[in-house]
Amino acid sequence: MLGPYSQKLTADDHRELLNQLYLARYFDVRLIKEKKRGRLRGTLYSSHNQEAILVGSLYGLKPNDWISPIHRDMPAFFLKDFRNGWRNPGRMGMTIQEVCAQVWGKQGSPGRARDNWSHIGSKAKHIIHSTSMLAGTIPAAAGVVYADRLDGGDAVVLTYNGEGSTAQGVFHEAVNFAAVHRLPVVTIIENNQWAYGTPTDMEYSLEDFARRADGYGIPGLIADGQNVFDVYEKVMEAVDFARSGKGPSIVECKTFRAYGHGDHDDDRAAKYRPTDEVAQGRSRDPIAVMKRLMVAAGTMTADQSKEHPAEGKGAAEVTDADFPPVVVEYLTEGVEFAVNDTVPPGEEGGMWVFRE
Ligand SMILES: Cc1ncc(C[n+]2csc(CCOP(=O)(O)OP(=O)(O)O)c2C)c(N)n1
Ligand SMILES: [Mg+2]
Repeated sequence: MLGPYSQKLTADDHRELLNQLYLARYFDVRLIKEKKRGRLRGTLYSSHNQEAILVGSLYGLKPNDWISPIHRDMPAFFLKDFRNGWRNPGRMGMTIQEVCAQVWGKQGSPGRARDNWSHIGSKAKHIIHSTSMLAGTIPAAAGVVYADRLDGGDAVVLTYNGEGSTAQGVFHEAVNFAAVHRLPVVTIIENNQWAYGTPTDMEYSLEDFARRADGYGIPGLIADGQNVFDVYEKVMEAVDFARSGKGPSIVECKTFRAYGHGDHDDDRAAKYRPTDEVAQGRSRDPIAVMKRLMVAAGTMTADQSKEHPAEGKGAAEVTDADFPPVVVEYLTEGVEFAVNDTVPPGEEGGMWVFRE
């Protein structure tokens, strides 16, 4: 049963959501392949199996809304305002060229080669610069929408946090501040069951991280993080609540981290996590779940659902033929731009360090 927000999504929306899921997955596996091939260096943090959280949460935002992503949300930088045209330079999200140049550490990246991952942002595109200090996404986000409200705006901010980050003192301080001031801050908790090598039962004494909301007197919603419609539904509920001036919410999205913390953690991951737990956690691939829902809704036939079988496959097994050509073509434009881009001149090393 679809909720009231998801019921309004059209067949075109369903196809767009599925393509976005494919694109987020392809981003992940293609980068792993590029690294294995020796065309890319640096650590990668996989969002494999967690794509429905990014796609579903971003889909209903207004262009002017803000986001505050972290290490596991790299596709969010280009998926923001994606509905306004994947290649539309005016849309309120980063281009695929910018994001790939960032991953490759090239001149065309927002960070001009200072880092290869999520330490980027764009004031113009309403993307808050990501910070490595876990839960540091939330106070920055609260400040941004506080200022926006004072200026008469109605923007909402989505902050993304792993469940491990909720143990930080600043998580409490910032959510409490947002609650007291009724700020339009939607705090998404990507509960992927692991924070580096720490399982959830060593992080928190309750089952549902959404219950943290009770302590602040705000709504705490739970979404099936493998189901893009359910994420969309719960986030839209929280977004409308926030936009109408009622204040913040927490949306816990239940999911499972498919691989190690980063690709440097790959082999060890197999040892500290029971293999049956990992197999179980990966068994509800968000692409497969979406296809089943589309067949049930009549927006895809059973035969069509067998096309592009990327679901359930890791980077080593999957090929480009497992993805829709529109997805492969789009990301390839970003990858080729980044590979051919230059590195900044060495003199830039001290740039942005001291006031010019
Ligand atoms: C304040 C702080 N402590 C520790 C770290 C190191 N660190 C980076 S990611 C991470 C695990 C985060 O787990 P979680 O919040 O569940 O997110 P996930 O990686 O599972 O998506 C840790 C401990 C950090 N970046 N900041
Ligand atoms: Mg986690």
